[in-house]
Amino acid sequence: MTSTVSKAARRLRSISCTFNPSFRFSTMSTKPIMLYTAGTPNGRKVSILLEELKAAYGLEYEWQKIDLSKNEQKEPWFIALNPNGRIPAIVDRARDNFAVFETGSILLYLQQYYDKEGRFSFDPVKQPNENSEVLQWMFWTNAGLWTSIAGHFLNAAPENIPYAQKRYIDETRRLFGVMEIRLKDHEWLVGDKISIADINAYTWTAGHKRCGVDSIDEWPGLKKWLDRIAARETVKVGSLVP
Ligand SMILES: N[C@@H](CCC(=O)N[C@@H](CS)C(=O)NCC(=O)O)C(=O)O
Repeated sequence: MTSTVSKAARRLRSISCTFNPSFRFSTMSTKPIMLYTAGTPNGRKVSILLEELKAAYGLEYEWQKIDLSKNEQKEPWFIALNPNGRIPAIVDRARDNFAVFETGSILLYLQQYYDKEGRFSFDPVKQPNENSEVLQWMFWTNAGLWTSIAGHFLNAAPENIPYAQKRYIDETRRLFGVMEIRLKDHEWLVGDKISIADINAYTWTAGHKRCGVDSIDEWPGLKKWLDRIAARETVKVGSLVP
């Protein structure tokens, strides 16, 4: 246990993470991907996929922490990258500093350009059904996996609003039930391997305790899926960013 965590921490320290405003638009680095992020489920979806791509293909990336408490994500230089003013965003230095925002779009972009062997995705021509299922689960997750709303009303709202807490805990439990329908007899959301659909849904599901669902024993397929993903070294390292 200790050795796994320290191995992950050692690998993490090898990634550049110094916050330096003059570095924001730096194109001097040879690492293709620059990730602007914070330690949240949305940010970690991307750092987890980047760690997977690093392990699979040697893709190098750097990350820079955006301090949400100082509203750095609303500063003009960041709005130029992401008009939505939220983390995460990436800049692809290898493609003329092309910027991408929205987690679903970022995962799909990284898959398109950096998952050449389809290790985390399915070929739209040769495996059209699996490819469609990846998109189905990704759209479902990004449009509907609102565990964060339960977390907001439980941990961050300035008022105690029992109606809102119950409504979104109930919804979180319903959504876990939807995942269980698929995961009770499947190892992964799509096909026979971990894909960007799993990575996209994982971080929001892994934080279930903060969202008012202490135990997930009643969804055994979901529980095993979470454990399977959490056990990956890449996921351990990606979950420590920043
Ligand atoms: N739909 C966006 C959501 C991004 C998002 O909500 N990011 C949060 C952190 S998890 C954020 O930046 N919050 C700060 C803010 O709203 O200003 C995505 O999938 O990328």
